[in-house]
Amino acid sequence: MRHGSPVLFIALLLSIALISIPAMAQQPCENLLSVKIPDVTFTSAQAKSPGWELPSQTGFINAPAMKIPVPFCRVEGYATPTSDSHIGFEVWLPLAASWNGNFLAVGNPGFVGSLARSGLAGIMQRGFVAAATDTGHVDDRYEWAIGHPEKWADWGYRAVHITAIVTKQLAQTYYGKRIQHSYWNSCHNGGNQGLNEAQRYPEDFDGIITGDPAFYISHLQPGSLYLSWLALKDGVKGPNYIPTAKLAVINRAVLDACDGNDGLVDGLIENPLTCKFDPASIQCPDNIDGASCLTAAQVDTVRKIYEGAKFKDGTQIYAGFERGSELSWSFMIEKEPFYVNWDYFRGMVYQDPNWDFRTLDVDRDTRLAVERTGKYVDGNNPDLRPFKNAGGKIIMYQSWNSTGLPPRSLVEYYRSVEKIMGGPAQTQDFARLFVVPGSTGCPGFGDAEDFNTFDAIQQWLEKGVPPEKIIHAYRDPGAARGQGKVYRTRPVCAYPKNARYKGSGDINDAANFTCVAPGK
Ligand SMILES: [Ca+2]
Repeated sequence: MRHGSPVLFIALLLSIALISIPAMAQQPCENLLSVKIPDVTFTSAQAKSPGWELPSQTGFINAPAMKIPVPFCRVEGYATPTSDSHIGFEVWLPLAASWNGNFLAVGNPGFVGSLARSGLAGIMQRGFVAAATDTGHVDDRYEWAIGHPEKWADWGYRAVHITAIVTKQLAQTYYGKRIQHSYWNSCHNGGNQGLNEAQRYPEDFDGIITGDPAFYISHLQPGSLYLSWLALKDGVKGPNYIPTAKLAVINRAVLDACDGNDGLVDGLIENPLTCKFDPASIQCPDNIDGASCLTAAQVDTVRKIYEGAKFKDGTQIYAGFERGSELSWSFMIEKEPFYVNWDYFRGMVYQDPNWDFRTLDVDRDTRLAVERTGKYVDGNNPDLRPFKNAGGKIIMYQSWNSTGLPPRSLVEYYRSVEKIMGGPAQTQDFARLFVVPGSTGCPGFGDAEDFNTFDAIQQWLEKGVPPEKIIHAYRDPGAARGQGKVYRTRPVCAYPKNARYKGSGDINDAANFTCVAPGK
């Protein structure tokens, strides 16, 4: 600046400063009421001041009232893509100065038709535009579904798609610029919603985490109900029933047989698919029932629970429970089936509140389920090429000890994706699978730090660093979820690799493990 004047120099500096300051303002929140989207009605758009109190939510969501400490813009509305639809949604937008440029959606559990506002609050306060939908009904069980197949589709895939479209348009109007990255991160039915998005609307989200996904509904629900039916069809006094106390006996025998398969006797089976434990090995001598053995009928039940439901021709309908998961079976076989599986038949397939699960014929009823509901609710299309071509990245994870969502079916799905994509390499560059040993489901949802998939997807999408492994923290049971002391960390390796102890150092420290290819 030898030849320039100091005044000009300062003016230049100021103009550079002005250019480099990002736009800090946004439209008035109320202006969003006038955004026009076909079949969408906005009922409210209100700027909220710091300290505004979000009322408590009852029902499945069950969240206490909370004060929101930051200002934000809250938009409420509904969509009517069909004459039988009424899809409620909310979008919470942080002020421009606090916005990180991204969008993160909130998913829904089971058939629950409530949108989790506490989830919106948490995500918005992290700087994201947050959105959630009630999936088209306000009812936690199944009554909403009877006689309303268009609402099944709203629940199955339409509500999330429309909410994504609405959110992007609102953000564009409010901030005057496009969302940079749109994320989906949810578990169980929320995982299913994410998988549906990748398959049906590849441009809605560019970073998707689909945790323990309850996917392929027309097969999952009958397949899972069948596992309960095996043990409970003749009641808790029937010959096929397995008393809860015996689950520990079976689990002990499984661990004795297979814990060491991964090279380390530590109470965890790294890959249950390597375990060939046969329950006949603990059958009672002379078939005289005892506390520490299984009757012949119980052996038959356990074998079939491992095998999972099949059509009469032997084709698999859905996976069974894995060897090593026995301690969580009581959830499914102690007294009655998991109500979500039963509700699917009461609300959709038979549309009859009195339908009795004991009458299940898994071959017939799965075929019926496909015929009556498949096109509305299924998300098992392995062709993710459009999603990949749109630049999307997806992390799928599943829990080996889950009983709500038998995990092997996601492994099979991932293999079917590999086939369509042209092989493992063409798949791993945009889709990775992690199967978590010892977890009974949604390991990142008690405390996100326990299994930080979100950090992994952000690194992948925004920095181009694909996740080779994700660390899983194990906590002492007994405390509230996410509150117990961490006693072990382990890497969960991207499929098909497995974690292997290096041979020295603390076995409870992830640093002493490496990821190895199967068979190595
Ligand atoms: Ca082991």
